[in-house]
Amino acid sequence: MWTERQLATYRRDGFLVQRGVIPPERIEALRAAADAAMAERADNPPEVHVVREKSGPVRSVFCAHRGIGPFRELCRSAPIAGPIKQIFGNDAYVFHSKLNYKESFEGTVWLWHQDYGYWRYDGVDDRMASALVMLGPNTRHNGCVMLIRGSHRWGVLDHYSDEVTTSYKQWCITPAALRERITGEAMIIPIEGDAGDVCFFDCRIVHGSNHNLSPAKRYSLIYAFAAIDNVPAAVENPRPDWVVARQFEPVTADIAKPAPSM
Ligand SMILES: O=C(O)CCC(=O)C(=O)O
Repeated sequence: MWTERQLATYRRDGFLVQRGVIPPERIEALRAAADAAMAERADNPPEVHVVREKSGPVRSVFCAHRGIGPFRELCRSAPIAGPIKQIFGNDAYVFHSKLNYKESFEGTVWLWHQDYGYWRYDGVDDRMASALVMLGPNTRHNGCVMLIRGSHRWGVLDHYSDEVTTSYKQWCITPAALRERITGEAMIIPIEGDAGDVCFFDCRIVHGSNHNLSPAKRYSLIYAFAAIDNVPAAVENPRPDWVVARQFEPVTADIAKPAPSM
């Protein structure tokens, strides 16, 4: 569980990094499960959805949390589900999950965006937050996530849909909005770390990541959570279930109820 101070830091900055909270044996099981899922063996559960880079290597594996043991267990574990329940002051379900892999020298960019810049079109409100679990080194050279401290208080910025830069349709902040808001490199915080470190972040924080220019593969796993009563309303062109959950099982059921805080 977080202290009051940790929760206050999360609310002020829009993110909080915790070091070494996932034990090595759990990381080992997750890495093995990640490699098996990326190999797209016949026994991948049907809801698992793999996205590849234009050049071939895996970029993302969506929805592993539903049918693959180590991914399912981690999002229900105290170091992940506990803080999420404190952030919402309520139970939570997994809106989606993705193993974001960056192959050495080939893993590509995630352009600057706010998650809620496009999740809002999925019919949910902004009671949402993510936990990024590092399954290995995340460095400036291998394309660690970078974020802008405090940008969750900027409101929702203009986004456009980019279908050119990578193999994955990304909703990105327009260059005009970026130039207006990100006025110096010092504002950019690289979230570097090692296996077992976790970064929790608000769905409105501006973030992105660079190409992997290093020989080291980058493994990170992101669970996006929504408050239990924040289920997608009907929208035009709903996205599929592997990226926008239609199952709302609370992953926080075994975590003690926190005092209301939000
Ligand atoms: O994995 C990354 O580098 C960034 C991922 C991201 O921004 C996202 O999934 O919204």
